[in-house]
Amino acid sequence: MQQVRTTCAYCGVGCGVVATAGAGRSVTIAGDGDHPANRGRLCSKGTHLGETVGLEGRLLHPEVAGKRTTWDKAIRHVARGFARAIADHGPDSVAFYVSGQLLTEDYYVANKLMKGFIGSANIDTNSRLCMSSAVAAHNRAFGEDVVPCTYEDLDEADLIVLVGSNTAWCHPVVYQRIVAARATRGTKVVVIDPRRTETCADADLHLALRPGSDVALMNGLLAHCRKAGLVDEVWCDAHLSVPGDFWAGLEGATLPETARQCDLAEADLAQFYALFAASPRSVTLFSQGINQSVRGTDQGNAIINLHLATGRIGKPGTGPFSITGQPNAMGGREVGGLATTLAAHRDFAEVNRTEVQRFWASPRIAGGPGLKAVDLFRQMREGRIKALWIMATNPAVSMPDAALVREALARCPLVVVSDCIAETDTSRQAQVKLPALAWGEKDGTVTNSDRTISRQRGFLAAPGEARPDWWIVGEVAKAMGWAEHFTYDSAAAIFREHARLSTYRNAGKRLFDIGHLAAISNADYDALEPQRWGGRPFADGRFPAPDGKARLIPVEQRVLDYAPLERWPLTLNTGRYRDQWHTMTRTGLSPRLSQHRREPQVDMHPADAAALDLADGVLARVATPQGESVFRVALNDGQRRGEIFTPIHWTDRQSSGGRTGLLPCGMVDPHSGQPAFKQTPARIEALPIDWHGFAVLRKTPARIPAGYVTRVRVAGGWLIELAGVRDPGPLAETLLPAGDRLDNIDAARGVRRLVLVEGAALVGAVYLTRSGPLPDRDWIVSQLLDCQASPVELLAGRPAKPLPDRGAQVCVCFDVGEKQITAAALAGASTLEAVGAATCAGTNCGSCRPAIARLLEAALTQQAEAAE
Ligand SMILES: Nc1nc2c(c(=O)[nH]1)N[C@H]1C(S)=C(S)[C@@H](COP(=O)(O)OP(=O)(O)OC[C@H]3O[C@@H](n4cnc5c(=O)[nH]c(N)nc54)[C@H](O)[C@@H]3O)O[C@H]1N2
Ligand SMILES: Nc1nc2c(c(=O)[nH]1)N[C@H]1C(S)=C(S)[C@@H](COP(=O)(O)OP(=O)(O)OC[C@H]3O[C@@H](n4cnc5c(=O)[nH]c(N)nc54)[C@H](O)[C@@H]3O)O[C@H]1N2
Ligand code: SF4
Ligand SMILES: [Mo]
Repeated sequence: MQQVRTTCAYCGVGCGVVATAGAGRSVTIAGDGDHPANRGRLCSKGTHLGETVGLEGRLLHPEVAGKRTTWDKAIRHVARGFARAIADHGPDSVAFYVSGQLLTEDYYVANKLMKGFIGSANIDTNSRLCMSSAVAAHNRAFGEDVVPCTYEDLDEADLIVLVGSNTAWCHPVVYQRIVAARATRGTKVVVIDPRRTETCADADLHLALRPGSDVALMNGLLAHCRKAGLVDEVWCDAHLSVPGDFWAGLEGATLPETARQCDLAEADLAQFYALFAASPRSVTLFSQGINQSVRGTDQGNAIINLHLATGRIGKPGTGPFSITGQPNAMGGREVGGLATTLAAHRDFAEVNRTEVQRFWASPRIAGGPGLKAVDLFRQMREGRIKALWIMATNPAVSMPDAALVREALARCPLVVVSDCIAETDTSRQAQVKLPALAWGEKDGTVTNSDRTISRQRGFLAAPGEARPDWWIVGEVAKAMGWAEHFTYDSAAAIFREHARLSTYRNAGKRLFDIGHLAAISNADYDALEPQRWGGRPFADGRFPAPDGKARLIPVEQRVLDYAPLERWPLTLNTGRYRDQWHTMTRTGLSPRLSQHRREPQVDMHPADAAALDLADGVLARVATPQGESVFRVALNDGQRRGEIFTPIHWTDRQSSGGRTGLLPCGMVDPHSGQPAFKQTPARIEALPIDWHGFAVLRKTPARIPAGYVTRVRVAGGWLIELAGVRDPGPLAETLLPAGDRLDNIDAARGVRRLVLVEGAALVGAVYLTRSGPLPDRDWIVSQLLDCQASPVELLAGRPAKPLPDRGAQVCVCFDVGEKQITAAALAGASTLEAVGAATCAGTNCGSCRPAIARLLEAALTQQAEAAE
């Protein structure tokens, strides 16, 4: 068995992974102790990558119009379709919509084909939904899209401010690094997020600000810094370009006024200001709470202003740190895969167009920026886009106002999808499906949040006819007549060209320059060690703008754009769960990762729920002007009053409800075009249901005739939640194959139970009730793989001898429940380490450590109160 060093498939932390492939695509995963991003650590998602590399549900052959075809025919079909649209309607009538989950080499080839050969800039990426506000803010302030920080800055800072980032769940290994710094050197941590997330478990201060008031907060802090003498005027004069009215614009940002705008206590705000003032080494790490807003770019610049004016940039332990979401969001930016950049950190200025066209030796070059994602789909719905190629993203789920996106796809005469998965909500609307290699099979490079380029290496054989994305794009380019420009025989060849372009006529104008890799041999590329480009940017106080200076950008807190309208009294915030990745095409395959949250929930404050007569655990309909979907109510006093939160992950594949994508409006930031996913006016009401229940099945039918259905993977099969109105009818029978079924009907109590056992193995069990209690799901699930129960026990839904209730699962790696952790704490385990020693919880990947810390604190408080 061969060990291969590669990079995790998921988030922008970019952890190094050591994968060992065994028989039948079995894979053992370990953290790479030599990778600078993680030094051997992995979170729950990385740890369980091995559960997601099976071939179930994979797209293995090209398809045109729902029928399997050869690569040759599929390529010609796509090439002809695009060529015809371009001939009839011009280059701007076609588009690519790509993704931060492509490798740099894939991205490079797609960008070159669209901008240099088709001659349009209509290639945009899901990074538009993710990082584009940060990109715009960097460009405005520095003159180039450069993230000045590295992970080592987190080790060396005295203060880390986490703004709009649920780091504990979304960048868990970075979070563990922050927690370690706090433990070993007393680094202070401040979290700025309207919700109290698990990231707050290790914070010294949490500011639950009013959503969308970050500009006021940062401006208030900057005004305070200036008053406190922290703005070095000499340094500012030398290195910054400061608009004349900049400081005057901050005059109103007093402590009371800022507290009022942010809806925070003055004392808390003052504590934050004091911490910041006292910590010259401070990093402000920001993510989607900042980017995904109608003022995302201004919010990014408010943070950057603060660091520029206080000189906290370019030095160890300092800087504004935009942390990236996807594994190769940064690589995409380096290539220039956004519709608003040309290539290699160049914009569309005449000189750049000329030089890039010369470099590519291309017949044409895009004249200016292309359509940004939201505009692209709007234009498509108006019938103006005639051919679209989607690669490695699922816009029918992840775009705002997803219903509009589905209409747009339906109106587009040619939709091509390259994906690893056969059936996604998006590919269902495609005429052409092209099978791409997946993680573990493909080869290339990715760049993580701190500019470190790492190799992703294949260690599994390519299944079926799946091919690398760069190969697929290259073949289409050849079929369109540009063969000599797309003759790459390997990812390494593309990487060399990309590196050459980064250095071509650069002469220090752009920091992104990896010219030293332009002649890398295939062998050296294969052995490439993780390496960071850019060194320590801005250490000499020079910025990549023509005058060498950075810019302070005046930004004003605009009043919230909408009043809480009578019909939409709530604000909907959306985001991520710890153990799911986006639209669940991969994490959804893992039974272990599916345990943390088995259903899409709507988190709301208990007082809001009480006012609306909503109890914990009921189903509710969340509606916005764009659409509505159903979620399970979860009471959570970490929510602010008036604000609800839903997860982005569920799709039509897994659920009839939980479709968050239908809800957000298509409002975007005016500079970046990034959608405002975090704040949508909404309302919520109970979903009337007459019965509910669940099924545990070895196999799931494709269609389940119930009003509400959610299915998740469990070990050995599926757990399906069900609910509906009137009578379930023959639902139970349709879920179980015919056979020796055991039946229990209690019409008076409205209970229906049906169990099928074959030999000694459980095939499936269905439990429905009008209002009564339901069996313990985990116990029934545990019988799927190893059926110890008798048919009578199964029908009763519990073992004759009752089992201890372990509570909801907290630790995925060792399957430890809430109640076990609380019990350990009450029995004297008063630290995370002691709980780990007693239960194993939290001792592997560590993703659950914030959750354990919270339970520990609750148990210790309970104990202290009991003692009083
Ligand atoms: N488990 C998991 N990890 C992931 C992903 C995943 O799908 N699952 N996806 C990856 C990707 S692509 C991305 S982009 C990142 C995203 O990583 P994050 O940005 O950390 O995640 P989100 O949950 O989208 O949102 C972050 C926080 O912003 C807060 N917020 C909302 N409005 C405001 C506001 O007005 N001001 C402030 N200050 N905060 C606000 C939300 O309450 C939320 O807690 O995660 C990456 N990592
Ligand atoms: N409401 C709301 N919506 C959001 C967000 C939010 O916070 N709130 N966040 C936004 C953000 S930040 C992001 S990044 C997006 C993410 O949204 P998407 O990009 O739509 O989500 P994924 O599920 O990651 O889609 C990736 C697709 O690519 C496929 N795939 C994986 N690897 C490969 C490969 O190597 N090649 C090919 N061809 N295909 C591959 C997968 O099977 C999957 O179908 O969602 C955005 N949408
Ligand atoms: S933090 Fe987790 S998901 Fe992100 S790269 Fe590391 S192991 Fe993968
Ligand atoms: Mo993202």
